[in-house]
Amino acid sequence: MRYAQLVVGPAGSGKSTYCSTIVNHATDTNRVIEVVNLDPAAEHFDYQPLVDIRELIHLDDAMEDEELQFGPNGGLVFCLETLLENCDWLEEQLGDVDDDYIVFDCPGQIELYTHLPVMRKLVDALQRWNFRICVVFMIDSQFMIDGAKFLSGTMAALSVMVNLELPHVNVLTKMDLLSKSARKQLDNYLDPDPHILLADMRNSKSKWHEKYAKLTEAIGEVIENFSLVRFYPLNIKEEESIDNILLTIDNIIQYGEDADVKVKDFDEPDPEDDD
Ligand SMILES: Nc1nc2c(ncn2[C@@H]2O[C@H](COP(=O)(O)OP(=O)(O)OP(=O)(O)O)[C@@H](O)[C@H]2O)c(=O)[nH]1
Ligand SMILES: [Mg+2]
Repeated sequence: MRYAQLVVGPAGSGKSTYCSTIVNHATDTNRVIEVVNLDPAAEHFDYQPLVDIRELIHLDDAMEDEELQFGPNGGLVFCLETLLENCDWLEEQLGDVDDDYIVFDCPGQIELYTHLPVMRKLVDALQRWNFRICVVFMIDSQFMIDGAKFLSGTMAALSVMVNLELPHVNVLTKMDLLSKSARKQLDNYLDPDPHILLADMRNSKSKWHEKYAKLTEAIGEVIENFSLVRFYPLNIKEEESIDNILLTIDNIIQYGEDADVKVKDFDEPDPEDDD
């Protein structure tokens, strides 16, 4: 089995920073985690990628081509479709290493994850190559500190879950930037309690809420009844916080379980030894 995290989320939410944080954390704890850059427009990141989509196609190739003449957004989709058409290239670059662990740093265009088919097709390819995958959806905690924003972030997370149909973890990034009062406000939502959320929306007295109170309420109930969405806070300045996220994801993709079983077998006393 091979293991993968698909790191997705809106522009600037902290995906690339998360990838380098995870790689450094792994190195410190004697693990090997590799990063694959899938962002054809990336200009800078703090890790050495195992594979870099820009070696196959760069966003500029799509935008500067006389015939294609793509803008930045269409160009990005075109680059990922090109990657899909060249799946053999990706497969070869990834190699065939049993038990490897790779985080995929994806572009910050939310449509790729909420409704376009290209990422889902990429996931199919990774699964064919034996990867067990967890989607890690990054969202900036600063955009989650009031009821309306939280609800909208939750809906975005849900769209990604529905479109990619994979085990899924939502991570609230940049926790180190929150003020104490914002952190307190956010704590109310971390295990989303629709009642707190609804009270908050009611207090906001927004025109939207007056008109659509029932809709908000219904969404809140769906979230609660199905335990659909949960958010994990990440403070990259605290080792424990990074460790918690990694452990959660490792459990989801069952990383290390085979190894555990082997150790247990080995340690098990042989009853015949007693004779
Ligand atoms: N303080 C703080 N800054 C962060 C954190 N994560 C990201 N940033 C900053 O936020 C900005 C965007 O971070 P990136 O990691 O490039 O975000 P991204 O999601 O990869 O962005 P795109 O690939 O452009 O969509 C950079 O200036 C980062 O330094 C964090 O946890 N704490
Ligand atoms: Mg990035």
